[in-house]
Amino acid sequence: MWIDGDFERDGAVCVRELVDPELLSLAETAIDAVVADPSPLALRASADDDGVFFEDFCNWDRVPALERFIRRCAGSEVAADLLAARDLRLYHDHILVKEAATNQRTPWHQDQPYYNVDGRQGISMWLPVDPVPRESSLEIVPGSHLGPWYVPRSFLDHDARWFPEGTLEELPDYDRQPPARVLGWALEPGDAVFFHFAAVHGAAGSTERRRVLSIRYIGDDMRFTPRPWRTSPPFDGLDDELAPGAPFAGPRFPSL
Ligand SMILES: O=C(O)CCC(=O)C(=O)O
Repeated sequence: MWIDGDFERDGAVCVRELVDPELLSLAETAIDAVVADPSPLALRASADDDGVFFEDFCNWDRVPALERFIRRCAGSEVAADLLAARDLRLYHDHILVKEAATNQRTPWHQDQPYYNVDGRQGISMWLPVDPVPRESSLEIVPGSHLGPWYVPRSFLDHDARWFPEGTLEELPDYDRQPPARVLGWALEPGDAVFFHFAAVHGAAGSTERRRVLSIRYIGDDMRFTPRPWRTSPPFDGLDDELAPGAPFAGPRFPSL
């Protein structure tokens, strides 16, 4: 395994040969199991093209291959190192499948404003199980993890559902005026991109099938921040388990 990039400076790095073929086939089994039997949180968007963008969240405790993968994958060690975290927990898993000929972009966004977490030690591992050419790979605006937070909007209708209009800055219109620098890597199965929860990122459509497992990790400075709206993903009932400002603990967020 080797790391390409500077996480502190850019908010994202590429880790080559993180996962060996045996573990990768466990990730593939996990993704396929979720696609075949999605949870109630699953979303399936098809725009005006032949493709489909499928997403699902929080399946590790019902799909044994997914839990086995998360517990065995060295991604948790890489994440703890990059965040300088003493304790690292699973926040959630997210599966993102773009079927062949899916033209729709994943819009530019930051993840953390959609979540119920405050703190700096949040990182995602974006691990494709199919080869991903540079043009349909994840793209990151380097340095954007340092802030500010931009207003999160729903991908389809661009509603500001999470923070009231005017309370956060608008994301620059990167579709019209692309960022001065964009980071992205062509990936082979076994490679992964690690990126900060506050990093602005997006992805183009995909001509080939592109199955991705994204594991969201949190370090010890992350605190539960209940929101007055439904977060993405939602954690129903968590208000009864954790006090506002509490560190994440308990079986929903296993220590890795
Ligand atoms: O896979 C994609 O198209 C986008 C991924 C993404 O937005 C994420 O993992 O947070």
